[in-house]
Amino acid sequence: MAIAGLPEEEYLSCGHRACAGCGAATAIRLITKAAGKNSILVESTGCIEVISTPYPETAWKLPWIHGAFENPSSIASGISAALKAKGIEDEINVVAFGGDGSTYDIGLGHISGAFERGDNFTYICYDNEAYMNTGIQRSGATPYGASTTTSPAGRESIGKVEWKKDIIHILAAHKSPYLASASIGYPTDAFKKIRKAIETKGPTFVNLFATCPTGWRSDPAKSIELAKLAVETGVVPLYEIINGKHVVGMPRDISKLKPVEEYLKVQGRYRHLFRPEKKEMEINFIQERVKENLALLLEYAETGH
Ligand SMILES: Cc1ncc(C[n+]2csc(CCOP(=O)(O)OP(=O)(O)O)c2C)c(N)n1
Ligand SMILES: [Mg+2]
Repeated sequence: MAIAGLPEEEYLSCGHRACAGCGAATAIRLITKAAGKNSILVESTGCIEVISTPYPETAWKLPWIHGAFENPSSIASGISAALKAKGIEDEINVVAFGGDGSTYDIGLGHISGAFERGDNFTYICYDNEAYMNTGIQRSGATPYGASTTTSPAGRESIGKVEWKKDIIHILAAHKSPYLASASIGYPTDAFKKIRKAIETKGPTFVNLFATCPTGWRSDPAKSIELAKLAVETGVVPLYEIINGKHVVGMPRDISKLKPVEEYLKVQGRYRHLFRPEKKEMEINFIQERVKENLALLLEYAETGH
């Protein structure tokens, strides 16, 4: 189905093997539409690589390189250097992407190196908040309270006990000229941010929030709705950091946030939080943290940080 207002050309062909309602597959459609035909894509190991290239088939209609789990950013650095040496770096977009496990954890050293060197490419994380391809293990992007196979909820355990890593600010500390948070629930916003990231010279980054019905135990038919709800509740605020300055897109009014409960209760990974003896404490805990995080972003934006 076409995505209203975006280019019709598709670069990930249908017939790939993603699960029903896979948010990452939608993320890739947005990334490739924004990159366009004069692009070279580099991808880490993860769901999207597995569903798109079962040997000898491929769903990619653009030049696409699969490296290892940890190194798409290093490969992108090399491609960018080669294009520069040939004098064609302004003609071809270099876009690296990986899942959250690759980006937040295993490949972070490589990404940090490329960003510190100021290499010219865009890195996009399709963030489905766990190592999904290998069986739903917790990553640095898995949120507090989510049950995964390596942070299982049980009689005593509430699932993952650590908060999600703040990858955007980690990379902001590298003085990247453009970083953004986006969600597949707002495709036009995501598309524009990816374009902006690609058009900005230097290492740029977009964290693209992408529903995973299999790992989150959510309704596949509601993937886009859920990705919207994440934003409306403030769990995933949409913002940019442009040359070091925060710009918050939405939500902008803490008093008008939808309750996080609405977002949590439709996902099996949070079901245990709704046990009567835990519910009030845990959900309030998450609610307060969401408000604090948004308040901080709004304060940065207001004070010119
Ligand atoms: C160095 C290394 N460690 C572990 C693996 C096994 N592995 C392959 S894909 C994957 C999970 C990927 O998770 P993520 O990056 O979040 O992408 P997703 O599967 O969620 O799309 C793991 C653990 C590997 N290929 N290489
Ligand atoms: Mg993942």
